[in-house]
Amino acid sequence: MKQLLLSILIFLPFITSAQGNGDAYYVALNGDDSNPGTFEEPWATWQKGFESVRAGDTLYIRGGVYMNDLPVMLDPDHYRGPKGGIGTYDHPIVISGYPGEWPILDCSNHCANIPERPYGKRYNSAITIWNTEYIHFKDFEVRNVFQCDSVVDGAITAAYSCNLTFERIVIHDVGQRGFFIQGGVWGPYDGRDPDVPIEPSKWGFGHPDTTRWINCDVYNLCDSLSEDVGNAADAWKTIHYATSYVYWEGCRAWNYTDDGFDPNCVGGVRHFENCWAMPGDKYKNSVGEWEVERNGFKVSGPGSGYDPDMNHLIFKNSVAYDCTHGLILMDSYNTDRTNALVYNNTIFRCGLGIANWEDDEGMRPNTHTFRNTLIYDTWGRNAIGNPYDTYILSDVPYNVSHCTWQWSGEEFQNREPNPAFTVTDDDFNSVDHATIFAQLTAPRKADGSLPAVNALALAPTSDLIDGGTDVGIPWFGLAPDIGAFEYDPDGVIVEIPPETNDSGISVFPNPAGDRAWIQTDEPGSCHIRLLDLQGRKVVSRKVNINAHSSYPLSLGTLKPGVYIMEVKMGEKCIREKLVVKGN
Ligand SMILES: [Ca+2]
Ligand SMILES: [Ca+2]
Ligand SMILES: [Ca+2]
Ligand SMILES: [Ca+2]
Repeated sequence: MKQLLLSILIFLPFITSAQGNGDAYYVALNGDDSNPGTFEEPWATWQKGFESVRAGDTLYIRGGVYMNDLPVMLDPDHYRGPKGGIGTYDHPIVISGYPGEWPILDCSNHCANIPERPYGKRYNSAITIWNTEYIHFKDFEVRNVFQCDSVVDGAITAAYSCNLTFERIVIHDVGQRGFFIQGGVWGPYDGRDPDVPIEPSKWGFGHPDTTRWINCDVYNLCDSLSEDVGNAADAWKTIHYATSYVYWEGCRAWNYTDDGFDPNCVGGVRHFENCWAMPGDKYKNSVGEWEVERNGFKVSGPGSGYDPDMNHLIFKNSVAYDCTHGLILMDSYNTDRTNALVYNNTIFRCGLGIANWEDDEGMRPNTHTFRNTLIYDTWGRNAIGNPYDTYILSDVPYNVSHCTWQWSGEEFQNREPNPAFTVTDDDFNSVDHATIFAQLTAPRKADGSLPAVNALALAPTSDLIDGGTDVGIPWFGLAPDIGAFEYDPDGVIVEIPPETNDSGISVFPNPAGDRAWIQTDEPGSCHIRLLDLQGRKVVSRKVNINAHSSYPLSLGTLKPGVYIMEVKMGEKCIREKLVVKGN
């Protein structure tokens, strides 16, 4: 239980913003829509719950499988009458699985119930969200959302909406897209006067539409009724606007025919942290033509929303495995560039590691930055059969260092290995396909974070360990490693040791800003460790401290949050929670 409480604290910023201060309502399998929606007398359908809650309310859905007949609609501006409400930053609407239970929305029956239209197509989704904002969806599963005809929609689809959060949502077995989300702040979606400037979201990214996915999984997708079979089944398809900040953290896509993550935009920022894409073998070769793009991350240029000073793509600690293209930067012109920051990623066994084509003629500005990124075992082989050929296909010069490849100086010839490293199978704990895929798609940890991966991680003898450069991401050892999985010489600590408090050692202040001070009553050597709440070591160092003087421990590069601070001096040990507030 203690472990669980600690885990929940990791999501403190999100949970804080998700507390509605309003009423709690309930949907349960034994409910009735004529009930008042209380815990004792819950509603029966997701539709009744979705359309009944208002700003500040929380709708809890009790565990079990809900066989649904029609898409659940959330649309406060619906022309046949409002369905649901609009949240605010201070009073969001929270729609969540009941804590400790797991509700599943099963849409197998939809196509039997969605009416034929004389000239129209039949759009199918599990949940359709229109004309609303500040809704926080949490802890539920959606499955069996198939095409009813050749139309492609999303299992969860949104338009004219913004500031949506999806946390620990699982979508699987879908005949179309998983998430299909279009930002909405370009228009008067909320009766908003279009002449009134749009306020930035208080979530801190400085953009009025901040759409977020935290720890979501989407898998098993193929649009088998499309005219171009399989060519639209993206786990994520998003379309956002210049004012948008679109954020993914800890999300996974696997077993799909088109793209894992396919964000289009007109300006704005697409930001990936710890996301994994692996198209898998499920639709490969079963019916040959169904295997279509199978890309990992396919990121459009920002189009008319281009800002030369903005990184339109931030791509960190992410994995593309066994994709046709690991990462595609779809820049078209000098004025349509992703200006990508690409840090600490592993792109493994893809047809092409990174693709960056442009239509413009001549030399272009050098606006992408690649650091600490590993591309290995691409399908292309060089003349002597080395499997590390074709790292990146690009016709522009770019800013690259501390990666497994280097800029060759020739257009379309950016496939030169970095002589600083020799990358072979021996650099990894395992390169076995089945092992890697099983680990990448394994169940998540109890707190919803990604499972531990050993196979793609660096072997202890790899020269890629400590081969990187500091880009502000926490690292172990002497320097950052190359790739998404930082090697920890002391191994991952699975069990967080209990708190203890010997006199004679103190840590202050707590909460701490960009540094904490460690003070001891006696002089001597101290071993200082800082763990995150998943038991991963963030800091480990031995220092000598004089009696009654203080050692400053820099915390400036850490994410704000709760950590475990441990200071050992001989037999004495202090171990306590340390809150890091950031700068
Ligand atoms: Ca496609
Ligand atoms: Ca696509
Ligand atoms: Ca090596
Ligand atoms: Ca390192």
